[in-house]
Amino acid sequence: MLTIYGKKKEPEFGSNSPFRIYVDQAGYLPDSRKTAVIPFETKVFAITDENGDKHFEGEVTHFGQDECSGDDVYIADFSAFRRPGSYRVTAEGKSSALFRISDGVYKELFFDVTKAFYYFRCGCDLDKRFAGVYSHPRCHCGFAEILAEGGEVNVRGGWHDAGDYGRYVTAGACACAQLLYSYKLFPELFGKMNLNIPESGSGVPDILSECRYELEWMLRMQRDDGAVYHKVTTMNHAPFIMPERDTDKLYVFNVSSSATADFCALCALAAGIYKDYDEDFSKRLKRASVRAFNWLEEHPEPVIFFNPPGCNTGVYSEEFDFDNRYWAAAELYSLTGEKRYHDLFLAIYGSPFFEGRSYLKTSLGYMNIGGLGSLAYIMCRNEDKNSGISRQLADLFATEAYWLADKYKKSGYGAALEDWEYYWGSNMVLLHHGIKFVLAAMLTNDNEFYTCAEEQLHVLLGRNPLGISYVTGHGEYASRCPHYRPSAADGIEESVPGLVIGGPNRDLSDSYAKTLIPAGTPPMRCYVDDERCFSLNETTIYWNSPAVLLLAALESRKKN
Ligand code: 9MR
Ligand code: ZN
Repeated sequence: MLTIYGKKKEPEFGSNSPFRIYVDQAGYLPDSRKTAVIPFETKVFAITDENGDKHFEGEVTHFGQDECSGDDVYIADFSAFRRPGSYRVTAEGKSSALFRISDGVYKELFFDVTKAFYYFRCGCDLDKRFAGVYSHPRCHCGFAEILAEGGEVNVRGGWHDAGDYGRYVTAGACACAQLLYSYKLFPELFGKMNLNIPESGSGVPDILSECRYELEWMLRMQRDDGAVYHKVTTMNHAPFIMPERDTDKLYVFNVSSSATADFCALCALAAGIYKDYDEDFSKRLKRASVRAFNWLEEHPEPVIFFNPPGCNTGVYSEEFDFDNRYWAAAELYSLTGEKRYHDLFLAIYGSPFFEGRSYLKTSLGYMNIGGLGSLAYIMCRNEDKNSGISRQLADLFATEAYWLADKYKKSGYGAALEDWEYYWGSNMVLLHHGIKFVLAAMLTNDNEFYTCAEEQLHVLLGRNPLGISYVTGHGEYASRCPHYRPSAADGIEESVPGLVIGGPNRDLSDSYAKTLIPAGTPPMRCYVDDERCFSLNETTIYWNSPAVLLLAALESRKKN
């Protein structure tokens, strides 16, 4: 049994971890590279089991100064030690958290980060059979007032975005698409996955049933003319109450071209996937996607979203939308093979917007989502192989991965991030880099990239300067006070497991973070496990979705 440290408590800056040696607290696959980071001087280290018996000894190497933490670090490499079991790394009388070496280290984690989407569901009862102690009655079922045009609309369903109860189209499309790509890339793995959700056993893979819950909501967010509303939220964020108690009036806010394009892309992607399971649903998705595309064609200039005065819920504003349109064109082309979509894709592909910003063709977040367009094109069966664009895009992903691998080697903790990348949601950046390593491995057949990908996961799960695992419920010393309203309001000590935490943010973008963390703190240390710190400790669907994709890649590889 693991002892869980750090009950809900008065937060302190710095590491509250009782451990001084930092490992991936979920563990390591037997044949993988395995290292612990030791931020104090030592020559040797040992691997001991729970009884303190020694199984392995080795010499550390002195890495030196790690830039993003300010630590002088030593690396304990125990890759040669492969015996399955539960262990700690020890040195100079100090120890790491308990971790496992096993083929199954990612199994429970993979399940939990995927199941997390069920807990984010809005508009339905979370039944005890599926939600256990986290069950609660339905929420946000009332009609929403349409702010611009007046009238009311039923936009029930979908996932709550994050620690707040808003539902935002661009964020949701990003998360849902990453789950759908997880399925598209690794269908066999998900075919076997039982998430214990109401739809389990229906013959449709559970991951697709979960995504359909979001898609059915999103289809309701489309206006009659094909445009898509940017978000549905209350006027202001609710206090820390359960979602069913958040009964403030709901509003559907203005349409935006980024929401319409993301919706267009997602529906086209989904139409291709659900065709095998439900032809009518697939047709509905395709029709909705084409209607969105028509609207985009009639509105070539960005229609940008801003919050109206008096509203403090999320904005997810984007100053340009060509990456969103690029993704939409790629998915519709992939679905239909029609020239109309290909032409737009080619036009944006070669447009000056992308000049000097080729990273936009590989980035995977809601803000810059072109990477999903590139992925769609690379995987597209209709692609005109003579154009060579697929190859160029694959090269872009590979080139970026080589560059990321260099960054990974320069980090004492093995994170492929530079100091400026520790902004709001830096753990998402870490996971996106992990995914890029996986894509590069698949595109180049260079297996070293899988090692780089796993190494990013190790940072997320505790091999970092605070020694904390940034996934709730995973690790002896993990984040336990997420800025996630149900977790603060449900009276249950442990948060829903498998929530990926935003993580270190050097910009300290909320007032509590500023009071708790001294200015000038090294980026990787800018984190406190405090539920008030929404810019450090929140959870979101699009921070969980890249974890699903990364873990799916690693899990499916293991089975081969
Ligand atoms: O994840 C978003 C982050 O990239 C932005 O910097 C930040 C400020 O605009 O907003 C974050 O998104 C939040 C959203 O606006 C509302 N729901 C919670 C999201 C995570 O904190
Ligand atoms: Zn709700």
